[in-house]
Amino acid sequence: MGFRHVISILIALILAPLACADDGYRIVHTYPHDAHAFTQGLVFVDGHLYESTGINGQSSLRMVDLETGRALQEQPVDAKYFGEGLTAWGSTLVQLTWQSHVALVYDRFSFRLLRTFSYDGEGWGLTQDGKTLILSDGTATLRFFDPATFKEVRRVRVEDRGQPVTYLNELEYVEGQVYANIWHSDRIARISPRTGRVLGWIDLKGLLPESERGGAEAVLNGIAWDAGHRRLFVTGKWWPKLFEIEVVSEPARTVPIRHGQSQIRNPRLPKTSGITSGVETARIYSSARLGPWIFRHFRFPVFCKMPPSSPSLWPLPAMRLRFSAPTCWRGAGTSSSW
Ligand SMILES: [Ca+2]
Repeated sequence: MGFRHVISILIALILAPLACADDGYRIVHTYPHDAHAFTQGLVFVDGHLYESTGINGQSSLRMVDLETGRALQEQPVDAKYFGEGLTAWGSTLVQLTWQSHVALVYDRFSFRLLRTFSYDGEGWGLTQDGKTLILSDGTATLRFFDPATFKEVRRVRVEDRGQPVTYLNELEYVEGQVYANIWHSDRIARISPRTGRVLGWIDLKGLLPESERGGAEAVLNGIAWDAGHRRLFVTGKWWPKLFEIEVVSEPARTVPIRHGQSQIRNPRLPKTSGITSGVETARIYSSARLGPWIFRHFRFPVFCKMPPSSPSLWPLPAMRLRFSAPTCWRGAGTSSSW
């Protein structure tokens, strides 16, 4: 076996835990979108879609009719500003500017400019978690601001398996997670706002073909969540379409298991079998420890028959598994080799 062969095997083994697939998508509905809108912020609140557009002299705040893509209400932004992220806060809308260090606060209904805040660094994406405003600035850092004072409360560094995730752009807070467009990418990161850890990726490749994109800067950028009807909207800069999508978690896997023996600490397992078919067919030939019991040579269906100790989750102190092939564990938790 040649040296290069050994190296390639080693690389394959190192990459094996990274082989978990991104989530995919299904288009639920396609709507028209203003192909002249350089989308920088997208928000859905109280049945209305709001959008912030960028570029000096073309920036705006809009309330957009979902069905037609037309602006029902529009407020141009001073040409000295390059509009960026947008979020709703109470009866206001907060719009960032790119490099002016200024946030514009509008009355959500009249679009009257109420006040401005200043902040350090660049402004890219903006969302909120009900307590704080969350700002991206093109780096791997998410900053959290007090909405009343725009003072920074805290910050997290966004990492995926220990590596910083840069170019975080348009943001949306969705059921406890921060969704972030990655600039010049078709992928959305799902981020833990507490730790900054990337919990998963949504790959929107192919959503809008290159032939329908008006140039190199016509990238995916714009996520809005209709919390009332649990609808997820996405669009891009100068995109002629806006999509309602459903994230398809197939294969839905969150924790990579190494090829060979792995230990999952504090796994949180669905009550019913949440194991994807790919994992079910994986051969497990080691043991699992549940309290004083050790289960050997079991397969997942056996494991899933064990009585749940809580209505929704099966808390286990630790579980040791051995897979015959690189695979992934669907439940949450952390894994490590042992
Ligand atoms: Ca958004």
